[in-house]
Amino acid sequence: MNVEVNNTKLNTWIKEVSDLCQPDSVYVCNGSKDEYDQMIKTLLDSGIAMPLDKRPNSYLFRSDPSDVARVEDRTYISTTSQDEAGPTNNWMAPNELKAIMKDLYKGCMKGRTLYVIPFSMGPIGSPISKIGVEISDSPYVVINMHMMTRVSDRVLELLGTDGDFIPCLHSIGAPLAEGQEDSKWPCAPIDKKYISHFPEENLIWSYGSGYGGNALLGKKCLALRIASAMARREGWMAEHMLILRLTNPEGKQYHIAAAFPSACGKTNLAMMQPSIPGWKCECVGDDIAWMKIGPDGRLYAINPEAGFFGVAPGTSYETNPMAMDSIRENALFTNCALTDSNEVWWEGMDGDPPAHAIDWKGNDWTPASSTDAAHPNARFTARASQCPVICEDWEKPEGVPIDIFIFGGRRSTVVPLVQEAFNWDHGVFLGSTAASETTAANIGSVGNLRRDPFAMTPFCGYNMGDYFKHWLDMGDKLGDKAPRMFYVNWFRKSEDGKFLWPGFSDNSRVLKWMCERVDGKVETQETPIGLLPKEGDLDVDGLEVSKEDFQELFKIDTDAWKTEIPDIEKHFSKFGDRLPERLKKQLDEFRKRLD
Ligand code: TSX
Ligand code: MN
Repeated sequence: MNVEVNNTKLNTWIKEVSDLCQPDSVYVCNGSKDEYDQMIKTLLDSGIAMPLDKRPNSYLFRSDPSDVARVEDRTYISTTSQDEAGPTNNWMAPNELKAIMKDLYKGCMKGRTLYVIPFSMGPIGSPISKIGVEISDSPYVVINMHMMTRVSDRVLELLGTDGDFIPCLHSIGAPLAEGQEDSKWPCAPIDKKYISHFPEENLIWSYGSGYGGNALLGKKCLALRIASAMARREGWMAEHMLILRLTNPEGKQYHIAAAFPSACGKTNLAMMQPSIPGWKCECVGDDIAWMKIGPDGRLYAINPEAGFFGVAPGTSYETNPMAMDSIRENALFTNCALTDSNEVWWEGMDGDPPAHAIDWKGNDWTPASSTDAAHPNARFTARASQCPVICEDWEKPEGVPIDIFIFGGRRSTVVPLVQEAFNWDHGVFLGSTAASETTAANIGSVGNLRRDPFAMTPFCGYNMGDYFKHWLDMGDKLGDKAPRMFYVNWFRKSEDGKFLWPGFSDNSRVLKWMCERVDGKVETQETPIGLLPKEGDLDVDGLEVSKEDFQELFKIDTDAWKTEIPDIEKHFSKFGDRLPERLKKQLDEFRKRLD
């Protein structure tokens, strides 16, 4: 071990894990630039990292073709009773799961280095932050954790001798025998992968995958699954939400937190630049919000992460110029294509496709190829501080006060551009029934409607019925200081299949209307589904949307909405008696309003 660790729990844990996993050596990370550079050098020497000529200090990685995404089927919430994990999570009893995984962990780090990665989710020392320590045998994990979390020896100082932390054990599950040559992306086969959470003891065990959400344990595992369970116990919220600050021409600030299922452009909205004059938008976070009620009774949010781990395909100067500028240097790329001029490329990037490239699997690719050059889930990693529109207060320990919650989904029909909830309970109803049509980026068939309550289906660390109850409880606590709630759909289409709303920068028009609602500047039109903007209240100055298209965008077809009811009933029935009465009441009232 390179340094002495003074924390008793950490020392004991490191010893236990080294005895079990039998690494060749143990290295405690300090998060320094030297350490990062050293790790990169090792990865370059072994040919695992590929340098990019056009982007200073940036590197491309190719994963094993079997290790390209989160593995939801292999993700477990392991609580004493299955009922606690609920109907949306895979479950196994802690003893059983631990026995299986201990067998796998036995000797799994042979021939490798065990890295101890002390990190803080949230600014180091903030009252909302949490400390974790990840043990991993993957240098790729170490450098990504450097960017996505605050890795620092100050975390160990803060822990002192008896401070507590969340242990996050990770192994790629590929020990090296004496003299065995390593592969470029070692990992275990799918049936040996386990992403396990023990929320009753704040513990994470991950085995067999080196990829993103399976391996960077501070993100989905800690900041969402474990944190959501802690948040319920402790009376705060851990949500799958972007956070942004909108400033109006008079200089008044509004803070928005928004939850969307995948393929709705959450990162694009988080960094969106308004098309309307005088309005400013800044990014606080693009994926996760931790929120606590402050001394003034309002809800304050921090972004627990320190970077972006974003989907590359579809990201361009057209769709998200601020993300493109964030990754011009000091960026990591995974499963993107590599052009002949040593530049990364992906589907949906600006300009023409390269005449030739090496695809994400390492094979020759040309535009005539029948396969994608970049994997649809190819990623960039960059520090949040590199985003040109990162909010100056993004690391404020007390967070930013949330005025507005947005839920949404991708719907080509039925759902209007924007609606406001009648009240908090109705907002929770909208969040709990949020639905999206599946796209090519999802698994399964394209165009199916999938309910994804609060975009939390794969990330809630306890029974989703109890999670809905927690939302209702938070509303009771917040009272008249609660954020307003809205539901949006940027993706409604005309009968001839064209998007009715330009989206992107023009979404600022919708956000502006929400701010005016918060300030009581505009009234609404009451409909059975919620409160809609009054004619003329949505700022469409300089927009070229025809009157017909505009009407179509806001059209409420009660018959079509009636056909949603059985689907919502089926969705709610999954939660049995854990479904709060107040949500049943919301559904009953909705049914009545449609009659
Ligand atoms: O991210 C998107 N947003 C939110 C932006 C702040 N996307 C991309 C989704 C895939 C991840 C969108 N796509 C949005 C949107 O608001 N809207 C659409 C649909 C759309 C696509 C293209 C055009 C208009 C709408 N226009 C032209 O292509 C010219
Ligand atoms: Mn996410």
